[in-house]
Amino acid sequence: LKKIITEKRKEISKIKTKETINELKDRISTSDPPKDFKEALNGKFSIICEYKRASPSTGPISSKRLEESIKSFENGGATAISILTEKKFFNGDIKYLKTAKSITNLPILMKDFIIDEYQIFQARAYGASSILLIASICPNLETFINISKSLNMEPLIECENSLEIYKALENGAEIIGINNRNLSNFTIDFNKTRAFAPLIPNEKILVSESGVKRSEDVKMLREYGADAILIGTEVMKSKNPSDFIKDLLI
Ligand code: IGP
Repeated sequence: LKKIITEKRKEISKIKTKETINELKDRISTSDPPKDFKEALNGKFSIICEYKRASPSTGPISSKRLEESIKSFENGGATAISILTEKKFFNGDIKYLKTAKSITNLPILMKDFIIDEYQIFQARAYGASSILLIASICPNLETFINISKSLNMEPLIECENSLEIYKALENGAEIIGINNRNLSNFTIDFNKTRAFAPLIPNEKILVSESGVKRSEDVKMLREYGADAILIGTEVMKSKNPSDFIKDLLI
């Protein structure tokens, strides 16, 4: 995680000179309003499918084209699309957001390591409907949540412990993510969802992230109190993502 953040800092300082925050703001001012991410997740159990070509825990995952993957996620009944935009470790690209937006009406979540306000404007300018904020690495959760909301993107706040959950809720978080994967040793533990679900009020949305492989996992996470699951690796590896997603709800 430290390595990723160091690289991220370098990348951001470079990008900022190529495309200034004012240029991003200009583009935002003439763009369509984003899809309402919370509204999309509200009132039913949802599956968020993630376009992820590689990850530090797995290495290369799939080289499927973005267009093909998004279409199959949509056909399978995904409620929203998550896109890894981090380049170095996840083989992502900020440009994927733009392409995705041009081919789907589903809300798009920008999955990256957000440590600079610049990235929030970037997300919106490239077509995201939401962003991931990882509480443990976010320099100022309150400010970042407020900026995101002011751009009409309801952020997903990833929390690792009860303190982070309280802090996120205090600062107006509506969507809380519990990552079943431990970011330092990559192990999966669904008990994290079970343990933290009771801390999240009913009117908020709980997204259980990572490690889902089969319908039994979904059933269990749902019983623990998840309102949505976020699945990446397995749906990317699957030969027929559309059927795979449909089978998850059986
Ligand atoms: C997806 P999986 O195990 O289905 O591939 O997990 C998603 O939860 C995972 O990619 C993720 C992630 C993150 C990636 C969750 N939180 C933070 C990067 C940064």
